[in-house]
Amino acid sequence: GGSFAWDDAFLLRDQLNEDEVLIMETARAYAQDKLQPRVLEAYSHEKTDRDIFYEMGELGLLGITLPEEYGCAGASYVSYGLVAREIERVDSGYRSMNSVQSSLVMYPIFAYGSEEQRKKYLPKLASGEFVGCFGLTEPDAGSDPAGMRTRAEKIDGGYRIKGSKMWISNSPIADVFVVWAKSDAHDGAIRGFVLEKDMRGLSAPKIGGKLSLRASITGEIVMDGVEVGEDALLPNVSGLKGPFGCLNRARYGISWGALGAAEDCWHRARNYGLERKQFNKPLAQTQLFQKKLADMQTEITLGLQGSLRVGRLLDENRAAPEMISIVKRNNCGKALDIARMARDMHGGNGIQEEYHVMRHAQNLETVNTYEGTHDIHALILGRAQTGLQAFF
Ligand code: TGC
Ligand code: FAD
Repeated sequence: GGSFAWDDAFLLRDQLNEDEVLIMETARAYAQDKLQPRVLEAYSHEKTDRDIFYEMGELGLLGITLPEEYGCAGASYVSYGLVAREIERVDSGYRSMNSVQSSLVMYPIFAYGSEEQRKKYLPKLASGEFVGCFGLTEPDAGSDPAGMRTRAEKIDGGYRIKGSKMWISNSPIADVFVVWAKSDAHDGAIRGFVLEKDMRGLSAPKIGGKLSLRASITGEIVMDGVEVGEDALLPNVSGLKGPFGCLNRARYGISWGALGAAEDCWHRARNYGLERKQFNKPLAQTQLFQKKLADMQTEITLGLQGSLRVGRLLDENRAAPEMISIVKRNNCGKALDIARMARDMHGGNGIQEEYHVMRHAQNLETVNTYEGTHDIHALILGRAQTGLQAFF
């Protein structure tokens, strides 16, 4: 018989190799020592700390799966997931900053870029000297990115890009913009372009008034006839599979990250229930409270095991996008339920910032929506098992 660790029920740690444990511990120490103390201030004042990119870069946490020749760690996708989990244990916005830089900016430059583009951008993105953003969503094209309006027109020696992107993580502080546009020169196919801050006609105003993900800055990208050279085009991909190749990786990371936030809520609810007494006994000694804790433990344990499996398959190059839809959808939806439940279990204190659970719940509203909403992933999975698409 084995022994039971309430907070690691299926002995996840035993399934990791030495490098993965080391990376997990590095990320955990950084997140708890350096991010946790700043999060309340950042969240309440909607302040994104640019230094976080340098700090993550210093520890090798940006673009962690990419090869060492570009200044990266060459680590496994399981390691990437573990990092997401540790960072999101503190705040989904901090994990967002890392996911966008790693999966949505560095990955496409690595996978679809020329050697010159890789050399120019990857080392600086890895160190945090550059901040990147990824522009796919538009005001009128969210779940249906094929409906984008942004256009790249062929001009002498390059392209002129017109259009606007909406809800773009990091854009107001970005140096490097990976944007997707329909290109006239390529029969209207969706192509990726790498733009740089300070290009004429490019601006990235901040979107204010967010009640979720407030520690991560979000903005628009306005491209008012931005002229770029041929060298701005990502040469090695065409069509929606370009942005989706990036999204697969980011969605996978989010499946781990959301559970990190859920674990924080679960542990806080357990601690609260052990300390808080009503009717002369700890709340944790009531059947209802214990059932809620058991549900949280079960969903988190199963969800982590699912993400680990998909991570191993990604590392073997055997992960299908539908597998990623299963863990992204399930883990984000369950994490949101868990955070709301933990908020309830804290009673009135649950709405207070110092108990953290309501901030997680607010953040997870975004996490359940971005990178394909909960329902969009259901439709992806419905299509995969019936052969019938129900999007339109
Ligand atoms: P569909 O006909 O399904 O596919 C068009 C082409 O794309 C290919 N493809 C994929 N390739 C690789 N991986 C995937 N996951 C892929 N999904 C599709 C497909 O094979 C096809 O290729 P080809 O060569 O045959 O043309 O396209 P559709 O227009 O019917 O798509 C529908 C749908 C709903 C699946 C899709 O559009 C979707 O997933 N919508 C959700 C949009 C989304 O996720 N947006 C995310 C924006 S970025 C973001 O949110 C960042 S937040 C990050 C943070 O801050 O952490
Ligand atoms: P819509 O697509 O309008 O969806 C609205 C509702 O309708 C949802 O419930 C959806 O599930 C449902 N729906 C849509 N289509 C169907 C259908 N066919 N059948 C049934 N129901 C349907 N995007 C980027 O490109 N880069 C970023 O860095 C980025 N960061 C983000 C950061 C934040 C804080 C947020 C909130 C969003 C971010 N996004 C980013 C955008 C995000 O990916 C989109 O918000 C998301 O894909 C949903 O698109 P939408 O908001 O246009 O909603």
